Amino acid sequence: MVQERTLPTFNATTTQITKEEGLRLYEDMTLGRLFEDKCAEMYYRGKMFGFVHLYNGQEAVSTGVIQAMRPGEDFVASTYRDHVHALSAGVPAKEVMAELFGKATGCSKGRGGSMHMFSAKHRLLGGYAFVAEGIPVAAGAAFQSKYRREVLKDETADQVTACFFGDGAANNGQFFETLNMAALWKLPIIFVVENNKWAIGMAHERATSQPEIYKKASVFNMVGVEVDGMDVLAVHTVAQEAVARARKGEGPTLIEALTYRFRGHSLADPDELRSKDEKEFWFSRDPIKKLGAYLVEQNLADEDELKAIERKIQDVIDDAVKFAESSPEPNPSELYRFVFAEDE
Ligand SMILES: Cc1ncc(C[n+]2csc(CCOP(=O)(O)OP(=O)(O)O)c2C)c(N)n1
Ligand SMILES: [Mg+2]
Repeated sequence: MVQERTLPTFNATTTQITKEEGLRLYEDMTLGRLFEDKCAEMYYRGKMFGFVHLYNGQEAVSTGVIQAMRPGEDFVASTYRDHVHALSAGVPAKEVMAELFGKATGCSKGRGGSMHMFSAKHRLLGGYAFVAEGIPVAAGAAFQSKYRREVLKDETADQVTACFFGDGAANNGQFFETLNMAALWKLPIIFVVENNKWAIGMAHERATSQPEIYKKASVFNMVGVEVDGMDVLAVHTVAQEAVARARKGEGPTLIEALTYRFRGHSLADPDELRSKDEKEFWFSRDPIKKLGAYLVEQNLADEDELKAIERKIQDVIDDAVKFAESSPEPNPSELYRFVFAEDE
């Protein structure tokens, strides 16, 4: 048997979630899951090229954090595992799918592909193929909010930035340098480490001297919390606290969400390194099933309502595929367009 790190417990009875909020979280996670399943199908049918990294299993992290923010106002910085962060941030599924198909109607105008989702309108700062590359960019976004508010006296500049990255990225120098500056300047930012135990084939405990990443916050005088990343209510609760702290000007938070990817590193990975026992331990903690069961148990929803959400989302995704398929390729004569901001 694998020895798993003990997941922090969360007492769901302490949250006062309404039916509407519960269904919103359920719908957002379902969108993430079904979108990625469709992506796998389209990838194997040869509709998209390059590496494609799916997010199955980690949905509670994207949903729990981004739904605690103000989508479209607050900023989100992602990694190469970025489709679901884009969806949670409000980028329409058809624009994400079209981007995956390399079409001109994609959110990055077909120039980015899977690892480079971007949307100025939705304040999605990307999509970064390089590990940890989004971390300092996110700090820049948080810095400009603070600067506009405190120096330029713009009262409306209270935006918070969420920065997502993996356990592997937390061993990169950019993580440490950025945490230092963010804490020093009390930036309105939330660092969200999605600790899924693996960096491609490198097990987290083999790569880091202190596997409990949230503890690294303390040396920067920053609040650090660990959370069960398979429990969206738990993630949502810590995220709400972190967002409130950032918005009040009390500085950053490092959230370590203990989670797991249900598929290989990318769709090109045969996923042979992770043990069956380990996978089973985590598969039984499916975040969508967990929230569904909770909503039914609390009489906030019944099975039929949950099924109706799944059907509605499936239609959204099927429409996204039709949209992507029927969209035009970018025009080669416009290769140099959209390189600079003025080309928006
Ligand atoms: C700077 C850099 N080094 C190495 C790589 C190759 N690489 C791609 S993904 C990855 C693993 C990162 O793991 P983690 O941060 O835990 O994220 P996860 O894939 O688990 O979401 C590595 C080493 C890269 N893309 N960029
Ligand atoms: Mg990882």
